[in-house]
This record gives sequence, C-alpha cells and structure tokens, in this order.
Amino acid sequence: MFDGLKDKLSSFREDVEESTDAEEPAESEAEADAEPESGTGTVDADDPAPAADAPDEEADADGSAEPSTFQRAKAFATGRIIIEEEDLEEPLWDLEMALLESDVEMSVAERILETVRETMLGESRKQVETTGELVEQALHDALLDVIAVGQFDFEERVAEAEKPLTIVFTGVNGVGKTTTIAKLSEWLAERGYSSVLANGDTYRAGANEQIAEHAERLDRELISHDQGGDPAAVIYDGVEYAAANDVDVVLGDTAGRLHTSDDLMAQLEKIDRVVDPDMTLFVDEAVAGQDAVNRAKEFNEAAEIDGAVLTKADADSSGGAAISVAYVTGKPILFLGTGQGYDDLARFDPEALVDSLLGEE
Ligand SMILES: Nc1nc2c(ncn2[C@@H]2O[C@H](COP(=O)(O)OP(=O)(O)OP(=O)(O)O)[C@@H](O)[C@H]2O)c(=O)[nH]1
Ligand SMILES: [Mg+2]
Repeated sequence: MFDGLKDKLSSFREDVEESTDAEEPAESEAEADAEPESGTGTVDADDPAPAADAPDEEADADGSAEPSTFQRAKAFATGRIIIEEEDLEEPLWDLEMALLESDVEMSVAERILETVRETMLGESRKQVETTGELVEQALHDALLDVIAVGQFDFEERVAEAEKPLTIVFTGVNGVGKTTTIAKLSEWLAERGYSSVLANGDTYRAGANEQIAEHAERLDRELISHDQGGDPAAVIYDGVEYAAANDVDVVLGDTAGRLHTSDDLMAQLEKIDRVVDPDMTLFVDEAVAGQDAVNRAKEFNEAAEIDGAVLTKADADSSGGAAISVAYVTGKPILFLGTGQGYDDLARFDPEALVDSLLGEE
C-alpha cells in the first residue's frame, strides 16, 4: 500500500541530508581560517574555537535572522542544526513534484510544503539532533496535519448514538459501496453491534440480487423493494425494521451516481429529508487518486458527507487520495478497504499511515 509515495518521501529525506552535508566543507574552511593553529579544520565539540564566538555575538547584536557561518559551525559543534532556506529550495521543489505525481491535491501539497518549511526553519530545529531527525519530524507533522483533519472516534460514536443509528453510503458507480456495507456489517458484528442492510439502490438491475448474496452469507436481514422503487422508502423501512427488532445500525446502500446527475442527487436529498440519516459516508476508490479527491469535494458540496471510505487501498501505490480527501473536504476518512474479503476493512488511522509512509521499508 502507498509504496510509490513512500519511496518519494524517503528521497526527500536523502536530498535534504545531502544538501546540508554538502555545506560542511565550506564551514570547515571558514573555521580553519579563523583558527589557523587548529590545523585540522574540523569542528571540535569539546573545545569550541574562541574566534568563533566573536562574530557569533556580533550577528546576535545585529538581530540578523540569517545564521552566520560561525553560528552554523557552532550549531554543528553543539549537535544542533541550522538549515537555511536555500538548503531546502531544491529538495522542497522535488518534494512538491513528487506529491503532485502521487496525486496529492495541489492545495494539500502546498500545505505540506509550508509545514515542512516552517518546521525546518523554525524554532523546533533546536530540539533535534540530526538533519535526518529534523526532516522526519517535519514530514511527520506536515502529513499528519492534513491527513488527520476532522477525525473522530467512529466506534465511540456508534456506542453513544441513540439506536438505531442510520448510515447511508454514497458515491459513483463501482467504487465498492455495497461491498463496504457488507464489510462494515461484519466490523460492527465483531464489536457487538447488530445491523440490517437496506438496499436503496433501486436503480441498477441486479442490485437486489448482489446485496442479497452478501446478506445471506453474513446472515443479515435485508430490506429491499422492487427495482424502480423509491430509495428513501426502502431506507425508511430499514429504520422501522431496526427500531421494531432492536437492531443497532441501519446500513443504507444507494445507486452509484455522478454529482452532476440531478435526478439521482435529488434522491439523496429526499433520503436526507425522509430518513434524516445519522451519517452519510462517501465511498470512493483510493486508486482513483485525484478523481476521487475531486469527487469527494463535489459530493460534499452537493449532499453533505460526514466522512469517507477509501476502497481498493490494497491496489493503490500513490496514496494521493488518502492524503488529500480529509483536507479538501474537511471530513475525515474513516475506513480503508484493503481487499475483497469481508475482513478487509481497516479503521483509518492517520498516525499509523504517517508512520508507515515514513517507515524504513
Ligand atoms: N481489491 C479490492 N476490491 C474491492 C474493494 N472494495 C470493493 N472491491 C471490489 O470492487 C468491485 C465493485 O464493488 P461494489 O461493492 O459492487 O461497488 P458499488 O460501489 O456498490 O457499485 P455500484 O453499485 O455498481 O455503483 C467488486 O468487485 C468488489 O469486490 C477493496 O477494498 N479492495
Ligand atoms: Mg452497489
């Protein structure tokens, strides 16, 4: 998962380390000039060259923001790092290209760069020991900042909700809505919550048969009407059934649609009016990259969503959608689909994703 992006992030780390390392000989030279007796030209942590202190203080007195060569040398000597804007210019440019190539949305890529730049040039640079550590921390903060937008504890929400809790799934054709419903029904059962499936996809021929197969395999009740029926009425019946039978959660499927198909979008509005679902989850496939990001935004504008599910993450190397959807919509990614089996649904964990993106292998 997301291997392509992982590689690109790791080359950013190498680039920054290289571009800062490349400056060390220059500092050694300056140091050697200032302190000819030292001979070696290296910075000695135990015995800071006295000559280095004078210009250092001068620079401080000036209030100059630009670290002098001596400050930099001293910083190296004391195990601190001072990185200048120009050290970052090229690696940041490469990072931006890498993010965009990985289908990270433009505003998200810009936000990431801004956070990386701020972290690396800002105060926090004093708290880390090596360039590698600093880059790691900057990337970690920058990625988490965009990925974790809007996160809430889904399980707690289910636990605390008045029952039945109704969740409606929307999205374009073929992205995995029906499969996700079956998986989530299983995920809920593993945590002690019962659920009923309601097939609001009265549009596509064969939709009833497809979801009936899942219901049968999972031994769940399915509420469905004939093809051409009113989706709002089906989901409403699902809620009635759940209320009458003490079922915890209603999982309402809908037909795949484009945000531009007015008739079908009007159906979603009707579901909102008639059923007033507790949550509307937008489903899209991680592999769709930038398209998935755009659709999430468009759906959220046309029929507000509470969160997103990204399917087919098992087949996605770019990671662009997983990084961008929450920041662009302001709504969290709640689950990742990671395969075709009923168990292949994972709670989306921003920290874990960032750690895996920055992981060694
Ligand atoms: N590899 C992989 N395949 C998935 C995942 N989720 C769904 N699929 C597959 O995607 C295909 C479409 O899934 P559906 O659940 O029918 O999609 P849908 O959004 O309900 O489709 P429509 O009802 O036609 O709009 C199926 O073959 C699923 O097995 C996933 O996380 N990983
Ligand atoms: Mg479906």
